[in-house]
Formats: sequence, structure tokens, C-alpha cells
Amino acid sequence: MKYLKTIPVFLLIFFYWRLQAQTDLPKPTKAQLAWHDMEFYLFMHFGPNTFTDLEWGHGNEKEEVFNPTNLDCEQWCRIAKASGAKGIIITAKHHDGFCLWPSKFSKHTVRESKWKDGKGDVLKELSDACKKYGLKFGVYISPWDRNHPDYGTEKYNDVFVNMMEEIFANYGPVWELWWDGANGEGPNGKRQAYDWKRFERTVREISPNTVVFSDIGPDVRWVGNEQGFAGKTNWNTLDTAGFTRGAGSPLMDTLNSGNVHGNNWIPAECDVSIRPGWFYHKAEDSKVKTPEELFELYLKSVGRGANLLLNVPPDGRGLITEYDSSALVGFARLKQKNFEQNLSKTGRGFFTNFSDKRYTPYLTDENSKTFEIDSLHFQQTMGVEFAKPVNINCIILKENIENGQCAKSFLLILMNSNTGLSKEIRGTTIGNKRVLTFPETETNKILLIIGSQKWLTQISEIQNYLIDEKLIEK
Ligand code: FUL
Repeated sequence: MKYLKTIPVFLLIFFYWRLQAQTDLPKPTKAQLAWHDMEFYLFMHFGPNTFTDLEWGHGNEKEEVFNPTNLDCEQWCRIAKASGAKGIIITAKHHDGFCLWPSKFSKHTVRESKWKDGKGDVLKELSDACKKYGLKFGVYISPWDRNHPDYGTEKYNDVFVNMMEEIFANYGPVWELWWDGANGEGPNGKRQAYDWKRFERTVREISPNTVVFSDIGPDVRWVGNEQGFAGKTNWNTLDTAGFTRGAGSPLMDTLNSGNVHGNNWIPAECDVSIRPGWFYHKAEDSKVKTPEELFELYLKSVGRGANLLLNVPPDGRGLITEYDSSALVGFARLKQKNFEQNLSKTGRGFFTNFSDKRYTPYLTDENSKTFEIDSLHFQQTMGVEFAKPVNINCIILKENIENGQCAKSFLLILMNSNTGLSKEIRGTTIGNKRVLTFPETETNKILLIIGSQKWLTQISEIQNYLIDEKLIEK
């Protein structure tokens, strides 16, 4: 009898302890959670380099070199839409310091160019077009400036803050702000000591919903390479204490995979160009990535729980070329065609606990907000079963990350009652989305077993597809 009374107390302590563990997990902010949903968007590198055939302008280019003959930001937006991208981030100012808007804090801007007699404003045209087409608008602004006379002095920190304020006030809402880590010498041969704290404070005060990207966040981190792939193990958490942006950032491997016990929610974004360079070069027209290559990038970025920021540079006319647009449209078709039929919809999701089994709509309803929670004992599994065997070569898992990222390892078992054989697929993290591809397999029951986890994993989707064999990840 006496033991019976102590059991509830133990239970209470146990539950309190576990509750504590959950609340301790780093979690995304509302803005970050919405960012995860964006998955894929375009980057546009545009500026004097487009006309001088350079990647890094020197900063002394004459303003008149910037002269697009036929700029049409609505064309950019139409192509972005057709590609399935949900937003556009533009290089408002690259390392050469040229501003694509008539900034009051520089004399090296569209205003000093001959384009539209100095009355043009790319940020205005693009932010308006994005609003019209329902795309998010993001701004890349390089802290490194090879033109500004104040660069290398404390005054430049004021300039940078003023420019950001100007952008938020005149072209907002700015959904993502991109701080490039490159930091070289300015026109006076001096390097700048950036006042990052002040820069962050400025954004938070004026535009609290903007997500800020840099090597180490605060909101989104660099994935550690410019080839467009995230780690197969990809934690949305990162330790930043002791690290700085640029040369002082964590190792590339760490940025690629995050830190399992990282203190901050700073998910990875994969920036990669559709061409070899970031800016437009005619010589690269024949080197645009194919739709299949773009699909592979998608698997290695979004399919590993990161976001994909794909650079598509407009040319000297101010238009996206047909080479890039046809690759993008081809990519959208591949995605649409291959992910058209989620075979899980023809099966039934289930959840087992000890010997109990119940059916659940949540794993197959294509709704990220509904999920099943993994409990902590080993007899527990969830999965999808089919009345008749299906052939699949792709599984998409989704974890509800609202309360933190939990799964550290998982095992998928694809059973086949016809042959009595089964296939095992092992993986580590799941995160927002994990796309797994493998040789075609017949199965009538798929089991998902979470091996180890930080806390109770919430699985919102187990989707199954039969995609074109050529698209299977190499
Ligand atoms: C780098 C820059 O130096 C490249 O020019 C490009 O803008 C890329 C996205 O980031 O750090």
C-alpha cells in the first residue's frame, strides 16, 4: 500500500523533469518558423559587375556603367513564380559599394548613373513587383564597401545603419536581410571594425519581423559552402559564443551540420548560383544548371531541412535570360510531376504502443500542423500501411519543429508481405523536411522508429512517392 502512494509522486517528478527538458530546447521564433515554410527562393546579383563582367567590383567603376536597357522586375517575379520560388533577395549593395537605390548616404548610386536620367530605383521597382506578385522581398547589403570614403572609420558604421534604416522605411516590409561575411579593404586600404551589436539592434527595433542572415545568424546561418548542400545531419541549432562573422566563424563542417546541443535556433540556408558565377556573364550562358541538377540541389538543401536560396542573375538588359528561365521552369515541372502523387494518401497511417494499434489521419494529411508524438519506450512505432503493395523510391519525413528539433536518429523499415523481405533505411536528423531517395522498393507497410531523440519527436508527415529513377540522389 505504502508503495502505491509513492508512485504518483515519482510520476509527478518524472513528468516535471521531462517538461523542463522540453522547455529548455531552443525553439524558432514566429518569424523563423515562417521562414522554414519558405523553403525555396531566388537570389539576384545585379549591379555594375553585370556590365563589367566582374565578380567583385573594385569600387572605382564609373556610375555610368550601370545602364540596363530594358529592366523589368515584373519579369523576374513572373519567372520566380513559375519556378515555385516564394521570394527574391536582391544585392542592393555589393562589395563595390554601388547602391541600387538613390541612397542619401552615398554618392555612388543609381542616381549618379545615366539609367533613367538618374531617376531610376531598382529597389522600388522590385519591392513593388514582389508585392504585386505575392513574393517576399529580401535585401542583401554588403557591409564590405570598396567605394565609400568613410569605410574603415567609425563614421561608416553610421552610414551602414542609415542605409538599413532607409531601406526599411522606403521599401519594406523586408522579409530577409542578408549580411555577407566577406570583409576586405576599403578605398583607403583600411578594414572596417563593424559595430554588429548596433546593426542588430537597428534591425530589431525598426523591423522586428525581418529575419537576419549571416555566417552565424542571428536568425539564419550560412551552410558553410556555396555549392548548395546541407549536411545529412542538419541541426537547426548552433553555438555562437566566441565566434564572429567572417573570418572568425565556426568551421565549415559545423555550419553545414549545426550543433546538436547548440544554444540558439539558427537554421541553415544554402546559397548557390544557377551559373558558375554570382553575376551575369555572357560566357556562362551555356553553363546554366539543368532542371535535373536543380532538382538534386533541392534534395540536398530543402531535402535536408535547410532552405534553398538559388541565385539567378539578370543580364545587362535587366532581364533573366531564356537559358535560366527555361531551366527554372523545367525544375518546377520536375518537382510538380514527381511529387504529384503522395502514395501515402492511398494507405493508412498508424501508431502502435505496446500491443495497441490505432489508425491516425495525421501522418498522411499533408498538414504540417498535425502530428503524432513519439513516446519514450522502444515498442513504439508509427508508419503507413497499404491494402496492396506499392512501389516507392522516395520518402519524405517532416518533424513539427515548433517546440524544438528532437530526432537524432531514425530507422525506416519497408516491409513486403509478398516476399517476406524488408528494407532498412537509416538516417539522423529530420527537421522541417527530410527527403530520402533509394532504389525502387515494393512495400505494403512502412515503419518509422525514432532511435534516439532530444525530447519527444513530433512527426507530422510520412509521405511516399515513386519518382523518376534518374532523380534519385547520387
Ligand atoms: C560572397 C560574395 O563575396 C559573393 O560575391 C556573393 O555575393 C556570395 C553570395 O557571397 O561572400
